[in-house]
Amino acid sequence: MYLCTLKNNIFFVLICGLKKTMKAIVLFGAPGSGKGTHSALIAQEYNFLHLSTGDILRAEVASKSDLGKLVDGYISKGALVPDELIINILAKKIDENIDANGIILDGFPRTVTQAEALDEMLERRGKKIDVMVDINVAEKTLFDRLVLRGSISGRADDTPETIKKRLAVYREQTEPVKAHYKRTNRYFSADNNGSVEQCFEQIKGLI
Ligand code: B4P
Repeated sequence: MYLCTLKNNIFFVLICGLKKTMKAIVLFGAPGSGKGTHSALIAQEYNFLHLSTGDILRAEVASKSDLGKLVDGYISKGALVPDELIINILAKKIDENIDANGIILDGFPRTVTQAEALDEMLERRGKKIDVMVDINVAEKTLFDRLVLRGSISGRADDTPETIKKRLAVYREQTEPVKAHYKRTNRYFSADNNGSVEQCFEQIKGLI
């Protein structure tokens, strides 16, 4: 009887320990830097869950819900959606996938407020962000890649005017998020000016 209880307790402690080892990665970078491209590759290589706030918001817009109409008003102008809105959406997604092997956050956090909210949200759930990977690409290349993507996909926010606005919003509101991760020794950078394969090799080395 005693041995059985002891075994159950050890099993419980092991399971809790394993759950705590879930990897959580932030993929960071300017619009068009390749966050979506590399998140998909990491998800496939390591069997991690890929949560893209851009994809989640676009699905909401496509559903034509009231929330979608509200979101569309921001995205189509190249602005960020309000922090409170996206933080609540992300918390719900994390709760739905709390037992995942690993999570890649693609496009979140995009403001310092979101970064602080994310740390608090994960801490309450006994988790943390292990690493931020900052994907670097020259501004001119970013612009060209997004214009090209727009011409293929027809994405409403990939027009030259909106791209310029998104890059400006990135410099003003999103770039300061790097300091939050540098301060806590979780910041790493990767270069995506060359091929996707070259950049992915760097990212695998970091993970
Ligand atoms: P996102 O969907 O996150 O879009 P993104 O930043 O434009 O793209 P990403 O960096 O993923 O680039 P990709 O891999 O596709 O956001 C869209 C909008 O949603 C935001 O503007 C905002 O309004 C809203 N939003 C999202 N998250 C939010 C948040 N947390 N808070 C508030 N608002 C939020 O790559 C781009 C192109 O480059 C692709 O065509 C790809 O094929 C190509 N490419 C990538 N790497 C390459 C390489 N090495 N060589 C050649 N081409 C390459």
